[in-house]
Amino acid sequence: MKKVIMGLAVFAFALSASAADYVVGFAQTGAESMWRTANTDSIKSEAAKRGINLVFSDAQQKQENQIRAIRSFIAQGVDIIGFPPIVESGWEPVLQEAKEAGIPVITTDRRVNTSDESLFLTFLGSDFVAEGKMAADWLIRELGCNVQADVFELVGVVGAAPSIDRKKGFEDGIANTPGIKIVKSQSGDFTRAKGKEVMEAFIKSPEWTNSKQRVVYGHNDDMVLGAIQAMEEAGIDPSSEAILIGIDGVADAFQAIVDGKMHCTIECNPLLGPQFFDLVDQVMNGKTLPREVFSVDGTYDYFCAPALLPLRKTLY
Ligand code: GYE
Repeated sequence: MKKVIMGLAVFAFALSASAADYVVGFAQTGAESMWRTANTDSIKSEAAKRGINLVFSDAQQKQENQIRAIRSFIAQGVDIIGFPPIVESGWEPVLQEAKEAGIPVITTDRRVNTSDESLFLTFLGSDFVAEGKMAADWLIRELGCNVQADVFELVGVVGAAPSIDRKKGFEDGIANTPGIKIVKSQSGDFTRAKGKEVMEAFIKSPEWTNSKQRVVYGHNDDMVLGAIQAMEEAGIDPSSEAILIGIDGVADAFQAIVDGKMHCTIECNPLLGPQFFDLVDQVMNGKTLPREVFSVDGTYDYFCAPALLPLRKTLY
């Protein structure tokens, strides 16, 4: 095992570290969505491809489990830790413990909110505010001159970076279009089952019944796919009775768009394995990392989803 301190190579042998020499601890959030499963596959398969010794743990969507996993990585003396913080806050104590043990940390996909920037090396992932804004921009284009709409928002895990930022980006995007209003907003925990449950309540509300133009905006595709199930079970036709927008760009969302049940998805690339282990390699070889590394996302709707579906199925 080799030790480096926060981006600086402190021992000469660290300069020539090769993948087989170090141990990487990865504390995953859970298996809550198709996005997450693809993300886990990407991390595991890239580690295997490079011959990296990966210690992997699944926190089942609970921050205390993720903290416990990180503590166990520290106790095992791994060389570097990667993790997508389930929620933004509450990480200082455990990150301080990692720092004191000289173990560098890379946050992937979700950010931590801390004023002490020395507690992690870099962030690798998407710009969630931009994704929320892309969803709003698409909606405004879709509505054309008919800019009156009631938005039913399916929020992700409360306190998680993608929930906070995708809400903010969407709200910023509709700020100059007063006819578009968020009339309901509730957490569906990023899961299909909870998205369905929340949607069941939305469609019983007077806001839904009285609306002339309904929009379902989900902070991820799985919740929107759950919402589609709820609508269909209630005899509501998703293709004509609402505009449905998700985020992630998973294959099931592409399929729902092709089937006319969903209208748009904003991409969020989960295949972070190659970039993550490139960064790990750089740290282990004493290179200084940029503070953040963004992946680039696209927008897919009913114009492009049919042509791209076969390829998407091979990706995630
Ligand atoms: O959008 C969602 C998942 O953090 C970007 O987490 C990720 C989000 C993703 O469960 O599907």
